[in-house]
Amino acid sequence: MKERLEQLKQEALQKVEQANNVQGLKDVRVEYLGKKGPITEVLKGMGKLSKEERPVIGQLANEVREQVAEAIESKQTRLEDEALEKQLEEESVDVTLPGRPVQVGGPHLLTSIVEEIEDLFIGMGFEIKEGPEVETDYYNFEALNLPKGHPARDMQDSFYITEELLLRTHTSPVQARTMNAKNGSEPVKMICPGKVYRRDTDDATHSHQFTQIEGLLVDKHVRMSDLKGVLNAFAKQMFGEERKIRLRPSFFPFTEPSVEMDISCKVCGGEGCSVCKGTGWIEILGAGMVHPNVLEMAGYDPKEYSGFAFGMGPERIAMLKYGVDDIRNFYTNDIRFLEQYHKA
Ligand code: 2U9
Repeated sequence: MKERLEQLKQEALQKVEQANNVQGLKDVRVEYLGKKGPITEVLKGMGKLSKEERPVIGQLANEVREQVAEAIESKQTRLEDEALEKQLEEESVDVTLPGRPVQVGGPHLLTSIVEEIEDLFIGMGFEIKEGPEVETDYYNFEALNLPKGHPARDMQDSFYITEELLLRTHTSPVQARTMNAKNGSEPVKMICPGKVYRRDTDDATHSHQFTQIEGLLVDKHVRMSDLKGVLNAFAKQMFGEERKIRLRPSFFPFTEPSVEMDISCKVCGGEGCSVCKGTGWIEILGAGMVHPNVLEMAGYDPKEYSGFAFGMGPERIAMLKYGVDDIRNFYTNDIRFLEQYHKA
């Protein structure tokens, strides 16, 4: 019996040594110290021993049991320490290492320009209105003094969806809808930013989809000088106090009289250079007094009410402000282009 116990002890201690994980140790514990284990078997066989042998074997069996249990305990602690060490090693963060640069995104250049312009007009008391990009022929053209067959319609080649539905070619229909909703008796003071669509061949200065910001103010006794005042305030805040503006006669079917507004060229200060094609002036937007037909179709009595309107292209303003030479850069989402204008 003694040899048996000694042999079991060596066997168990060897298996403890070989165990390389906690589960393995558990198995050894169950196998040797478990209820059905060989040491337990020996103890169960105590009955067959002589009364001299019983205490000796009993004590030896308990010693073997403790030694195996002790060996399992210390091996388990060692394995757990090694596992923790390894985990700490793997998870240790070398705080001296530089952090991984987190790419922070930002507003698209066009978005920041549109928001900049919106803020300027909000500051002058204009509210922002939005409207459907799929528009009716009535609101996109008729209501803006562009009856069916009007030649000016061709200037705005359109993506028609049905006879009566098209992708809007400007944001003016939103102003027409807003006026219509005011049953000809309330003032209107709004700007409308948004995407517009023209069946154009994309090139460096034209895109089939681009952005517009238009504005409208309708009330009693609104005059051209009010328009000039608002445009002047806008230009100075957007392009700098030192910039001069000038209004040139122009024509739009939905405004009469119509003007185009230029600002003095930033590059040559008005002397004339390649940027301003020697004129010293850069065209920024179009505007005018709302055409009486447009007021009437929206339910306003042109004898009582008058108004002014304007329209600009944010892409053009961004190209001027940031020297962008190709409008398509705004839509191709090339990160190399976009990140140049990324305001942190
Ligand atoms: C209503 C009445 C009048 C909006 C206007 C312009 C002049 C204009 C151009 C700017 C850049 C188009 O994208 S662009 O080429 N727009 O010059 N827009 S007046 O006039 C309106 C609008 C709505 C009810």
